[in-house]
Amino acid sequence: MVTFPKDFVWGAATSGPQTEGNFHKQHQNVFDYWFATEPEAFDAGVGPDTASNFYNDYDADLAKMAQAGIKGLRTSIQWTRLIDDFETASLNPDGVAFYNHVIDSMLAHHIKPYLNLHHFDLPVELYDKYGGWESKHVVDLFVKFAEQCFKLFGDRVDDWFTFNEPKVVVDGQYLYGWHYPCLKDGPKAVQVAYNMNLASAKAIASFHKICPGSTKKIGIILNLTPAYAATDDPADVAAAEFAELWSNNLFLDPAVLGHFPAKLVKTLDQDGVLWDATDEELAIIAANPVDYLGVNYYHPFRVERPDISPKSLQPWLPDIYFKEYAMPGRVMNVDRGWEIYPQAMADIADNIRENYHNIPWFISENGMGVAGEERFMDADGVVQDDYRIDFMKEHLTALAKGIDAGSNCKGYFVWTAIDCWSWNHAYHNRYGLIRDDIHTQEKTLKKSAGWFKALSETGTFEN
Ligand code: BGP
Repeated sequence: MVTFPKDFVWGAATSGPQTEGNFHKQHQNVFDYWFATEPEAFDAGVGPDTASNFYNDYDADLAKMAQAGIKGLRTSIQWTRLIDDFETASLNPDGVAFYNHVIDSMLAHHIKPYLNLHHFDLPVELYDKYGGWESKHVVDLFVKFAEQCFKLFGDRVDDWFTFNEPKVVVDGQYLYGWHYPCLKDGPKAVQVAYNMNLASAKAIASFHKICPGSTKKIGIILNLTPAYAATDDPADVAAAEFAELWSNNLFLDPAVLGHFPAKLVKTLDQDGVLWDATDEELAIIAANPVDYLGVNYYHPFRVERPDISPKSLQPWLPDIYFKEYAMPGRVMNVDRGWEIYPQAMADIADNIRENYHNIPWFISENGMGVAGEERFMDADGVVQDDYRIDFMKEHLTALAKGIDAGSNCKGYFVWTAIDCWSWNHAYHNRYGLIRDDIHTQEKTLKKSAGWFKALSETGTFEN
């Protein structure tokens, strides 16, 4: 029997751009623009236009989530829906009304809102005009947007996050070309990482002014991918150490400790790619740590020494220091191409407890994406997703070990409540406790929803 603390939050995570659909949205974010100009970049040519139709179905969807035992919902406000003019942060009345309705409906269904302000969805206009996150002007525009959210919804919403996975923005949009604008520019990516840290700290400073009080909290959501060295060889160990700095500490340290890791700063400086920062900005970062952390965990990062020499890669990329290692025998989620390694949950818990003041934190995403779930439907049309239940059990068992050792983890938000549109993979992998038939928009609880409900009611499960 695995048991969790009484006040542990059992929730689900999602995001505005992946669920709402673009109904009545005035502006395009980078994904909307990318889909409009290059639909073939998306699985089966499916874009975010309808997504899970949450814009129209939110009340019924939230009722279904409550049936699945979901007691907290982490979703995001779309900058491109709420704001009319990005320079002044003037409001779009339809966007204001929509998010007010959603928050009121969550509360009516006894689902606690956890609102995030940015989930990969930069307005494309701000990329075209300023290069997006490489610009400090965009940092200030984001803070204006954040301030509007705090003023509009801070009366009913206690829990906030500034960013979801800023490292994926750095990697996906600026470094490795996975997401629009598909850049492959190391030095720009370094500046983007710095600017997003700064934007988070500035938004946190505003939050505490606009929403004072001990019940109001704000954090950042980081995808922590613990880096494990392939062997004990010092070259592999050094590679894993740099991967940890670059992949995790780059955001974790400023967010919690108020400063960047000295070793990383030194390396970037020696390589001539260190960000442009002022003393005043660094003081803002130092003075505005997060109240808590959200941690998204899906897979570990196996690392070995790089097989390219630092001099051979010009212009600069962090890949001169490490390389991903395909460990023989690792257990894979084949559909998603990610290793399944539950033990990392306990390792993350220990790391936060030992090195980050045992700050309160949540698992803000964890889940299993599977393709073609129709094959697991029973005669009544219910997806028998025992694999998803097993995945959650294994990860929660490891998390419980970390909590028993004293880690301050406050909740688990499964990714996700209802199958949703997922960036360029669109609907290929389904993660929901609730199935969305994208042709009829019919939403049906899967077997895992019943299991999750029992878990959220009792705080325990048999493993
Ligand atoms: C996280 C994102 C989510 C979601 C999830 C699943 O990185 O925060 O938005 O997409 O991953 O990943 P994917 O949809 O790529 O399978």
